[in-house]
Amino acid sequence: EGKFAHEMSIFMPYNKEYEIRREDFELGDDILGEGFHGIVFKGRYGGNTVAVKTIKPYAEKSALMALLSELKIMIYLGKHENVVDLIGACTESLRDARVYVLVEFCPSGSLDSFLRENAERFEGQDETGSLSNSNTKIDEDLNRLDERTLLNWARQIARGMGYLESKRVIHGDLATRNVLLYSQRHVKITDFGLSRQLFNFEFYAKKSDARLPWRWLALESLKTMTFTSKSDVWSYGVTLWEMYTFGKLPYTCVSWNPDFVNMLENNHRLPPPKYASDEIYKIMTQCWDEEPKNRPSFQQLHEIYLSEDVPN
Ligand code: ACK
Repeated sequence: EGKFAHEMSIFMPYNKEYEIRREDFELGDDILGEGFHGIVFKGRYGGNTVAVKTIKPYAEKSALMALLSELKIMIYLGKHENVVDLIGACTESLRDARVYVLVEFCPSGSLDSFLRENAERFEGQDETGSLSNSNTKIDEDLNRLDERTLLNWARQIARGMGYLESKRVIHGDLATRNVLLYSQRHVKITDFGLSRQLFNFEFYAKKSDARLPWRWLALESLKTMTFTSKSDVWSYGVTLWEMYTFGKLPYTCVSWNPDFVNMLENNHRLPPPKYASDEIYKIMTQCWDEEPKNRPSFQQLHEIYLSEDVPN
């Protein structure tokens, strides 16, 4: 069940309505980002700036399969406020292993870079009163604004993931690096398989530890390579932790080793971030419940746990 979406995407239809001719869009020189096999360029299409995903010239065939899988998943998903919009794709050179996937451009980049670049701005507020639980009157509005910003992002990510959950799509790589800022108040989930595909997971895990997002993975994913919406919920908890630490690397001082799984099995978890309220940290720990059934669903996270009037 866990591998459903990514495996089935091979058999999903490609809707030719999405086809864009190569001469109809431009690739800029700007590289927005790159992964192991994939690369994202800034481009122009129909008078708009777009992000164009493609694979590197000598990438493995699996990378092309992953990009096609991502394209089909995006077509299947359709539009949602908190999911990056597919604009179209150019598959005319598929035989030469060239595929371009055009998605909307998110001007403020990914949430992880944003958090790191603005950490001081957030943390600087500690001097006038901590981000949460502050009784200080000075700068209270500013503090509130930023608490609200984090909470607002958390809610929007849960809402986008709730949409995936309702469509039975497993993201498999939820992390702040895969959340884009459409504006500072509007985040969208991205990356449905450019960097890796779930059914080749073991292969990647063995080949290079760097390719395995083990810091974000649920205990059962690390143990048995099973992925469900509930393992995405675990990753959501880690994503929250990244947000409230302003982009710290989870388990900073730990490098990949088999004891990591034992550590999680012995109930070791990420510590409470300095700026997270007890309520928010409690949500994180519920996402990291050893038993997937006991973790909240994204729908619950969005509608109950992070509803307007709960924590702050
Ligand atoms: O923080 P960044 O500059 O923003 O680094 C990442 C990088 O590519 C790897 O994902 C950027 N990126 C990816 N997709 C988009 C997009 N649709 N709009 C803007 N930037 C993007 C991202």
